[in-house]
Parts: sequence; structure tokens; C-alpha cells
Amino acid sequence: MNSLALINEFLGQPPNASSHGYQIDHILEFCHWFMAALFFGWSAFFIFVLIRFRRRRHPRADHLGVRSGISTHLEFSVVLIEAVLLLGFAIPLWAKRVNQFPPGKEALVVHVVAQQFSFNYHLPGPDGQFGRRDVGFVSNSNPLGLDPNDPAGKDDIVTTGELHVPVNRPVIAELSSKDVIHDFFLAAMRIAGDAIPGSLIPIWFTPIKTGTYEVICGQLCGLGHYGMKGTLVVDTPQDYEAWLKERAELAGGAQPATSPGAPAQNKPPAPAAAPSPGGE
Ligand SMILES: [Cu+2]
Repeated sequence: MNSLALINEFLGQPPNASSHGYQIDHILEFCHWFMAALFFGWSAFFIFVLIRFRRRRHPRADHLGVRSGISTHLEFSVVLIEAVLLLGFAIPLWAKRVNQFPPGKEALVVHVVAQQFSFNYHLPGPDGQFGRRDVGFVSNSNPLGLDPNDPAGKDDIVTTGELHVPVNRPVIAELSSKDVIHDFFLAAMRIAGDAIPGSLIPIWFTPIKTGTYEVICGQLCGLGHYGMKGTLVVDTPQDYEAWLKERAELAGGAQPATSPGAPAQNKPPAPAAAPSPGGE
């Protein structure tokens, strides 16, 4: 077992499945080994000092203290290593995550809307355009409040709990929330982002291994928080197309809000009496 796998197991992390995850694992790994070295180093120094300056040998205190420069050099090297870790690795990696988003055309853009206690996903469908959403249209069958009168929303796909993405293609997830602050945490992809009501927070990652991964909520968001889990399935491009097709067919039949002859429950446009201010 290599040391990266060791540190993942020690921290209880699933193996990495994203293109940038190895860099995060390497920083984690280095930090832990460095902290272990500091722990043993300082512990040894502490024991040495206890013995070396014991009262029996030094009945009277020496008010001048240490005269050699060793401790200054040691302290300085520790600060230097920490500065290199922060400025050389952590900040550049973070900057890349928040500044260098893949171009929208190349990436798969998905809206993630969190709520107590599940994650909803909104995909734009074949036209590549997200339909308008309004809190006034929210109902049990229309959890995201898709506007039934917006043509861009006719082919949109809305799922709850399970999201499929194709392998080796960047995914941009735009996070928001319907109620409290949640956190969309994909441990295997080494990425997480808070879902905050009233905000749209984008995160991105590129899955590099097909498989089924766990999605969890990383913010204590209420009594059902422990059960706020979902599934991310990374498919081959063919499987992904099949899933899209299946979802599109399901959406055609199961979403009264978007089919023409639907029951009238969602027909009237946003009632003025909608109690939630702001919407999302
Ligand atoms: Cu939550």
C-alpha cells in the first residue's frame, strides 16, 4: 500500500476519482507527515529539556536562558516549510479551483438545489438552456418550481437523489438551496461547496473513473441531516446518453408542469400571495 492510500484510509476518505484530487491528496499527505515530524520533534525536545534542566542539576534559575541560535533556526525552518505549503501549493490549487473554470461549452453544467433533506438536480436538456424557475411554481411534482410557460424549460430534466455525469468531462455544479445552508460534498471527487439560499455558488471537477459515488451534505442542516445523502454515478459516454434519454422520457410523462395537457394545479403564474420572499 502506498503512502497516499495509507493517508486516505487513515482519514477515512474514499479513493480519489477526480482529475485534481491527487493534488489535494498530496497536500494532505505532506501536511500529515510534516505534522507527525513536528509532533515527534517537539515531544523529543520537551523530554530533553525536562531532563537537561531538571531542578537537581540547576537549583537556581538562569535568567539569561538559551544563548545558542538553534531554536531560532528551527522555528524559522518550520515557518518556512509552512509558508511554502501555503503559498506554493494550497493557495495556487485553491485559486485554480475558483478562477479557472472550464469553458461552458466543454463542461456539463448542472444546477444543484439543496433542500431539507435531499439534493435536486436540474439539467438543461437537449436545447442546452435552463428553463426559468420561480418559487411560486414549487409543488410536490415540481420541486424546483420550473415555469411551465417557459419553452426553454420544456425539455429540462429534474432529478432528486441521483445524478449521472459522463466520465472525463468537466462538470460545473451551480449550488443553491431552497431552505437552509447545506453543503454539496463529493468526497471521492475531493470537492465540496456550500449551498446557500439566495446565492449561486459554482464548483467544478472532472471525474476520471466510472463508478457510483456518495454525495453527502457537509453542513449540519437540521434533524434529517444524517440522512441527506445522494448518489453520483459516473458513466461512460454511452451509458450517460442512455440515462439522459431515459430521464427525458420520464420527464415527458411524469412532469405535469411541462406537458401541454397537464392538470391545472400549476397553471396559474406565480401567485402574488406566495409567502417566500426573494425566491431563488
Ligand atoms: Cu443538508
